[in-house]
Amino acid sequence: MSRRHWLIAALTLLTVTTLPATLPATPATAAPQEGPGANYAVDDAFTADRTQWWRDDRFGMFIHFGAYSNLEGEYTRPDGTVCRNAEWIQRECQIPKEDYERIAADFDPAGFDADAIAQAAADAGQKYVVITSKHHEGYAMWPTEVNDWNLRDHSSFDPTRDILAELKAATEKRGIKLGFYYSIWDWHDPDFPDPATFPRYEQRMYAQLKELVDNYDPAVLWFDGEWSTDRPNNPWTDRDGERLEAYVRSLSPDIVINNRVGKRRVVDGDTGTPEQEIPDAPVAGQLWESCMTLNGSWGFARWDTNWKSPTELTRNLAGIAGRSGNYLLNVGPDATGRIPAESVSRLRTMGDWLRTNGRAVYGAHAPGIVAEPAWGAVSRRGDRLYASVYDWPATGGSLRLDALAPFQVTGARVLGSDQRVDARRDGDVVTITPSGGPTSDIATVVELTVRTARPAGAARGTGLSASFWPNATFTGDPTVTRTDPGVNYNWKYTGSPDPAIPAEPFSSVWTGQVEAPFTETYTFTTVSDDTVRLWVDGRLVIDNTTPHGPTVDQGTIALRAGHRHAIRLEQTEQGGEASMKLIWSSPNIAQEVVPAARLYRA
Ligand code: FHN
Repeated sequence: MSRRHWLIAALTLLTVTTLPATLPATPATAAPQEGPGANYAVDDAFTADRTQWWRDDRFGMFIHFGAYSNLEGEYTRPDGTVCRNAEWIQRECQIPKEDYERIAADFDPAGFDADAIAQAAADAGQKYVVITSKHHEGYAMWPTEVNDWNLRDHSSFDPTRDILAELKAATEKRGIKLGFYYSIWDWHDPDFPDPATFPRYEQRMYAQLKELVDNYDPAVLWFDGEWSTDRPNNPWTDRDGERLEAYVRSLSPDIVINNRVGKRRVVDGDTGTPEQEIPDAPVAGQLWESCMTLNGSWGFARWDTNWKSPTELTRNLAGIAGRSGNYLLNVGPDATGRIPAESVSRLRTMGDWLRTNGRAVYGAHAPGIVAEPAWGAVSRRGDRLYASVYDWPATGGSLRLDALAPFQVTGARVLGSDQRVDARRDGDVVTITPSGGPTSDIATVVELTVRTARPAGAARGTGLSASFWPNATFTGDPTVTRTDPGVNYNWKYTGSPDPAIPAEPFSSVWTGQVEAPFTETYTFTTVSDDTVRLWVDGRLVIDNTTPHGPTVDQGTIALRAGHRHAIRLEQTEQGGEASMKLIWSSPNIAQEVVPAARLYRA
């Protein structure tokens, strides 16, 4: 090993064991609020300006790049046998720490070209990028001051370069937002595994996150490595996540945070994170983003040639948008820092399709007013439906859509084609009859212009009457009564509805009327902890009084346009975490916290 590396090794040993006391302590006032009265639901992520870009952009690039990339998926053991993995190679191939540090010391991704990567994302139609700043190996991909286990201080890479800064500039130049993946689970930090020393690791993690926010202003923090596991032990808890989420929001109020900041639950962060899978319907209770690989590996693996087809990838995207989700599609740069050509070509084909059919994805969401067909996907944006047809009908054939609400079809066209297309509604069936062929083997998009019912009612509500008791049984006079502009609470462990109400126990009642904009069936969704009951017009729509952790419950009821329907919601907190969100959706209403304008006091 070179003199520089021995020096680094000595410094690393010294630094890791005797960290300077000047590191920022875990901020005592990390949370925007602490204790009774605190509410960690900073806004309604379904409708907030803060998340608008994320909900519009729909398609992002994931980048898995770390010291593991230097092995390119293969490790030859001292006995000559070859072990294969990707970003888990250190653990799964049981590479001794000293050997792994030697491998990292040889890492020289001189070919990392941020402009080329950002251009690949732009050509693909990917509107945001999330790159691993630190994966489970603990190796920081930026010049952190917290330790020397990083790309500047422990590699053969040019120490004057900062690839995250380069990527920030390259993405910004192209109007692409940049976010960071950050693994909580850390295989390298000696303080990580033991709960007794974990706070020292946590302090370093907070310091690194502050560096990332201060130096690069990320639009997303994509946490990972939150699950309970061993080798090494992972002591992360939901309470740790509560503090971490509050800390990150105190650093950057506009940032979008995924649910792995806590324990990957509906009350953690802003976005759910299905991985290598696509939910079969819109997800209730939280925004969501499917993350997926282009082959079978996150980190680069030269042996993994199991590449997905552009057709499959693009149809995934169309289907995800039609279920109001995002698609975070991964590339793994090799040891030189270059993205594999197989990745770039697939992404470019997706971008070609999006350049003609992007309206079906960007700013689009679940249609609500039609059922998802077997022949493709349907998304909606305002008064337009976008039918992405995978199986184009034979000449003279037609396509059927099943309507779920009243609307007329007032226009139809095929994106990228001037062919005439006939679309008409007869009862609850919409029939689409094209006159020409498909524009793409991947999917041909038919844009329907629809006229739906106009929303009725005054929409002059101010919220519901709310009462809160410092017991879990609604006993005695309520300590607090007020008007709540909506029911959007994530009290977690330390919060409560009001400073006068303890974090536990307490009970809550909201009463009044809910005004329906449309005559149709409404789905009410609650996110609650510990118990919930919801009545509308005196009917028990949701009833979950078995004490529970953060839970999504749903119930449906038909409401009349412009009519104000009686509503009553009860919640109790008996111990641990607490939350209560009242969300609705309908064929004409995308999922949202029921807005104040549609809520009237008792
Ligand atoms: O263990 C990681 C894995 O390496 C990869 O980063 C994925 C991507 O979301 N997340 C974890 C597995 O869930």
